[in-house]
Amino acid sequence: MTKDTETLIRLPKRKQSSHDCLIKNSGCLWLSLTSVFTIVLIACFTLLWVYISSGPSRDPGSIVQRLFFRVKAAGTNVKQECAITDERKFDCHPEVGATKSICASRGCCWKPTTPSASNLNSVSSVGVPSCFYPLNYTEYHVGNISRTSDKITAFLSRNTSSYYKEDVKLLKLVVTYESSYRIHIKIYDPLHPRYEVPVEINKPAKIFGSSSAASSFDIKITESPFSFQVYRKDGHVKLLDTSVGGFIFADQFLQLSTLLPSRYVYGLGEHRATLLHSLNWTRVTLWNKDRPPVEHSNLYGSHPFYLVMEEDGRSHGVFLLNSNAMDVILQHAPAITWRAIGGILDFYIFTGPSPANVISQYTELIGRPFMPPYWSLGFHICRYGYKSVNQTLDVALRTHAAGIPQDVQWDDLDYSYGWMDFTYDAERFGDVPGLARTLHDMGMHYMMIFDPGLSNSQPIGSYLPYDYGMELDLFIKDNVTGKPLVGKVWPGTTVWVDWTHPKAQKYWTTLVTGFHNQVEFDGMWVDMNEPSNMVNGAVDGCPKNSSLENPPYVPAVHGGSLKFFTICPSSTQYTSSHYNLHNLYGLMMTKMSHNALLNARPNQRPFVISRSTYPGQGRYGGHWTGDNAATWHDLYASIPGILNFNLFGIPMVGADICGFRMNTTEPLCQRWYQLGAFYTFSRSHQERDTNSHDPTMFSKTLIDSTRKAYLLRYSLLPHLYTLFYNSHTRGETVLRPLFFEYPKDKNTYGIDQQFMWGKCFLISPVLSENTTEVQGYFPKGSWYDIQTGSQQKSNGQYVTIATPLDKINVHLREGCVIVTQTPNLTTTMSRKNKFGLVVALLDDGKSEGELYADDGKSADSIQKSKYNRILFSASKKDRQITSAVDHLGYHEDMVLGNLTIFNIGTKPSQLTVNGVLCNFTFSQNQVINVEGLTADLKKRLTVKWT
Ligand code: MIG
Repeated sequence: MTKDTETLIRLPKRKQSSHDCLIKNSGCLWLSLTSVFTIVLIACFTLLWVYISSGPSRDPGSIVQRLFFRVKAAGTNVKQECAITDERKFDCHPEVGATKSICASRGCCWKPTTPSASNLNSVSSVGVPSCFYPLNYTEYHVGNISRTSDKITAFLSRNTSSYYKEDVKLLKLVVTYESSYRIHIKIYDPLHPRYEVPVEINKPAKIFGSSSAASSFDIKITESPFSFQVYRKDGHVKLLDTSVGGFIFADQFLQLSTLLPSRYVYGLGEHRATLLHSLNWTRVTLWNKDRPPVEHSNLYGSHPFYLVMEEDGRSHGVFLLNSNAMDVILQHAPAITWRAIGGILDFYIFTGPSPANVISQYTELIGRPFMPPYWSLGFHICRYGYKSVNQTLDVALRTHAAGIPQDVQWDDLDYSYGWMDFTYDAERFGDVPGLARTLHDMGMHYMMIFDPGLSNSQPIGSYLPYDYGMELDLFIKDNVTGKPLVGKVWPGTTVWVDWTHPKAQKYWTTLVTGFHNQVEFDGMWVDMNEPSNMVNGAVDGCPKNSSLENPPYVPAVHGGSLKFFTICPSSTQYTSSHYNLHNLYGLMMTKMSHNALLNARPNQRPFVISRSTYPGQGRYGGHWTGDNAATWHDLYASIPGILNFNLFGIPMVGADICGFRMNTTEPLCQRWYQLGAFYTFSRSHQERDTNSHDPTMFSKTLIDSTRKAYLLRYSLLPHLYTLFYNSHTRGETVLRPLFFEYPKDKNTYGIDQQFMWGKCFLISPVLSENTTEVQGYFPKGSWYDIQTGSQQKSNGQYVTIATPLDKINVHLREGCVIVTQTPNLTTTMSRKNKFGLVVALLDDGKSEGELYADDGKSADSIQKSKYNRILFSASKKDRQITSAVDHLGYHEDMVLGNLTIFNIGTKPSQLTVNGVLCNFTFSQNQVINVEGLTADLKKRLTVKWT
């Protein structure tokens, strides 16, 4: 393997032969002027340097500015406007090695910062650029604007050259008002079609009134130089303003900067950082890569999408539909710069106005999240390093023996023969078919891992996945030889499935179904699909002279080159180069696995968990956050991680509980199981050589606290499942940041140590060692500890909550009605139990809630209306709770067995359920508890008290 530090970035070689200047265009004139200017500049800087070194107290900034103005005043034609405050400087030389002469040759302003920011290529904070664009730098000018009620089209042209090769000198701009809340801005080459991202985008239904008149936006186009501004009609907030930076559209360098209306920026991933981005010259690099999640590095997935909270609590989102490697820079202006190395500029803007609306509008475009099978909401246990099928089974047995609920047992590569997909090791895992059956008999489910790199070194006729792939000719090809590109993964040398090949689905479905006929696994874990490679590029290296291998600008990818830990970007896929398609590899594998499962398990909901993701992933599968470590920092980092994926439309997400890498410790693992019990995807997993950390490996204290946390989770699953239904049908987030529910409360904007389940639950975990307290923020209102009913009143403030080792803080928000179910060791069993109703009464007004229920597994439940939806309403003043069956299509028994009411006030004298008097208990906390009910939830419910 190559060292992490390998740097392959080279300075772009810019041809500056005299040849260039035989062509009589203003670009050449510009070039010669800038050379003159460079000389003047060098002279000035020498003077300046002498001046500065002569007096330490002088302010060099103002001197530079004065010198510049002197240059201007001296009558040169250079129209530079360099008097720009630091936070508004946009980097004109993002590559390593900026010098003032190169900077001048780009027509940009030079003012060195220390350390010279443009040279800090290995960290994410790029700093104030030394070389920055003068004002009005952009060289495109608008012609031929035409407007209709729902479209604006225009041509943009430049007759100069930028400093990147192959400028697209004529561009077309198309602005479409796709709905009242969505605008589409596309900038592309009208003459030579370029690569566009082949993901399914839901075009707008012909929404009546999707015209500029009905839109909540206004767009203003400035013609010379070209820029555009997008405003909210109401209030005139400027959401986007591209009149800054340098707009460049060259073959391998597309750049656009926009001012933002506030400093509250979220999204842009996959990236490890605080939830609220720092705008301190933050660089987010997008290029899917297999690397343990650490700060300042491109990770497994790419999501060029951000959400901004505006100053007045409204929100909008911006999605750049581009799959090429890119850097995204955030700076204090506040501003963002997109810098992609291919494709086109294809923006979608969503006006919210609530953050929840923004995500719903985003997933309307890229696809709503899949409806998960009910069992997938249970607890999952996995590890790398089980030595036999018996060891795997033993984990499930001992977990259940300890009374800890567990629904899913996983196997990693251990099951396979020689680390090869679609095989199992006869000696150690010979009875893997029996394992799957045993787990099913226990009411559990079984997950197996699949990698996209397939061994190419087995004797012909012995390994179908390779032979069949060769027959269909669907492996990714070396661009020079036209033969399958060969790299290296676990099974030795490997080739990779090209998911864009027209026969890829058929191929994968055949293999998955064939293997499923042997082992009845219930879902697929797809790993290494960045794709990950153990050699850089290919075993024989990558072509040397390819512009795809050595683009003029390489985003700040980890390892310094695009091929680092993956396959050659120049390799060929059916529809385009890997350079273009790389970031889609995991998404496509997930989609094909989802479809293959539907074939292997007809009408059963597929469940796929993928490491690599791209927008649209949510409709086919979920994600885990990769190879985290057993540290307290990783425990915390999991929260912004999972919240981000909810913003990306992938609500089924979790981090490896107790940490994948390193031996965990009991104190850490104890708190991690408590937090992990509130991930949507709740899985314990760990690396091969680490000490087993499934719960029963620890002391009774940990086992007890873990059991307690998971029993609580399992009792809340009907509610969690309802949240998933709302996510699937309406694009709501499942886990969400506090500000989604309290967008007017700026205190919530930076909170990422707590999170919510839907709108009703606030989770406040312990995230540090030796602590039995949490400082949690409670938005204004009353909150009820779900386990005790004790009330926490808040004016919007931090509160210290006692959190002994056996406790995770879960608070129910006032005004919520939620449905619970008596837990059991699996969801197969708990689904047969009675339901409960928990009501947090408002002092004034209606409390409300809903329940979605179906058989938990059929793929067509919603489509065929085989589900129930029940709405609840409660009022303290009217002293009653009622339900209404909104939809009835699932006919299994649903019995309400108990009822809990928080904040009832004084003790009632009597309480009836459907007209029948009931015994109840009343506690000091003003909590009513009714047990032993047998009310049919599928009928209207009436609870009254006096
Ligand atoms: O190179 O399949 O992130 O969860 O256990 C490591 C073995 C390959 C990486 C995954 C991890 C999994 C491991 N895989």
